[in-house]
Amino acid sequence: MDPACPFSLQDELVALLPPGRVLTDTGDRKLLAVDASKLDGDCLAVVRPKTESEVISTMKFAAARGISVVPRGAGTSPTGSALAHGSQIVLDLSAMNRIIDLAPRDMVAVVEPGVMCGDLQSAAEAVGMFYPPDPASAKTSTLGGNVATCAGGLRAVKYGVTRDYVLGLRVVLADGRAIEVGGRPLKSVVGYDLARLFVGSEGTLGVLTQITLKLIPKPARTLTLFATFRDFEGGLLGADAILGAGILPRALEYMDADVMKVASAVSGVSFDPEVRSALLIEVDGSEASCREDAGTISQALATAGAATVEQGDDTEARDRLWLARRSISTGVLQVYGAKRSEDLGVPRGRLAEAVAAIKSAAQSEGAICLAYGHAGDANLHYNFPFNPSVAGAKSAVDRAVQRATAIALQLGGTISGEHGIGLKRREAMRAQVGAYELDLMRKIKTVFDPQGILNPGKMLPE
Ligand code: 2HG
Ligand code: ZN
Repeated sequence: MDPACPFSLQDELVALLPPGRVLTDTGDRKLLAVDASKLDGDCLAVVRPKTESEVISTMKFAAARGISVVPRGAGTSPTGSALAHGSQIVLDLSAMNRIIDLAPRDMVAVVEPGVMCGDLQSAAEAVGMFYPPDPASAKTSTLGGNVATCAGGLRAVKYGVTRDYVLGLRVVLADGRAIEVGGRPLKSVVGYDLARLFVGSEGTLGVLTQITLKLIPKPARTLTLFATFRDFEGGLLGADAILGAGILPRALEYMDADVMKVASAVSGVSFDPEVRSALLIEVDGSEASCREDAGTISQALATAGAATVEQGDDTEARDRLWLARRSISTGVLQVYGAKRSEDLGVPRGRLAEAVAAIKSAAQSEGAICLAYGHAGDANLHYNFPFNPSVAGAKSAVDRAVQRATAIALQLGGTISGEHGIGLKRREAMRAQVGAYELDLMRKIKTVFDPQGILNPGKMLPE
């Protein structure tokens, strides 16, 4: 036990739960109080429950004492939504990681919140089914975290985001009461859609203990294409051309030249240095439809001025390309040391305009802007790397981010397409959501959590 923490509360928690469920060592407390936001954190204790009834006991304990609780999955949030401080309990749901039911005939999976997204994807595919949401972090992020942030990812352009697959939830509320919302039917219209109210609520309304997700039949075939362009706009116009040709790929991912350098450095895949942007495209369906779509895409890209278009029939080369794509987020940090990372969205037709304006604003502030990601749904990642030991570098990046956010909003966009608000974007939220609408959100929070003990200080601005 750590002498800096109130012994009695830690002791009481330890006594309340089965052995091994409460972690109070300084190392565990510090490690599990932080997330990918890189902000500092700490907590009173970490509770790692194995059952819903342990979650209930923890919430009743916290509610009776007015202690706040921060639920967490794998801590991959870049926004600080899972960050805790010294007087809070971290509720680490990673040990509730059973796939409870996989039912192809019902087209559902019932899971505990700590199941890794990638594990459900594989389990579903093993029985001929498909779980489409595919955050780049699928192998390292939990389904509970995906639901809490409404994760989007690589296949959202065709299949939608996590919200579109949540059918039902069991949730423990702030006072320790367990509720069940939604259910197993694929369609249901019975009152307010409370299940989806929890989706994207970042642990501020309740603790997810069981999730029922929709599955669909697994497409018979997928086919990957990789196209390169001689300028940074080429890839963006190429994405427009593919959609304009009537094809909705299941992934349509953009990378600019600086991003390709990062991808190359961290994955070993080499790219032609003359290339200024690229598109990684995946279609799915039957063998015949994939071939036909690939033909249409190649033609549309040639007309749009692509320098090269390759079909990834070599499985190993294709997998390496996808691995390179998934490693960009952490790769930027490895290569540059520090970054601010924004996931701005704009109306689909304004994407090329947005990227040009954001890159030029960054340049005029003396910052670098790396752009990559989900061109299909116009939700790119704008990473602004900097060297923290260079004077003024961080403030140049802060100014560039502010201007980038303003540009997205001016174009009718959003400050977050998929990562959410957390701690880092609470103030920026005021620029997008009206005062009355924010107040409605606060009222909802109060209905579910009148004491304000669930992940307080997150998502909603003061
Ligand atoms: C991705 O699509 C992730 O790679 C992470 O959403 C993006 O770190 C980022 O900015
Ligand atoms: Zn993403």
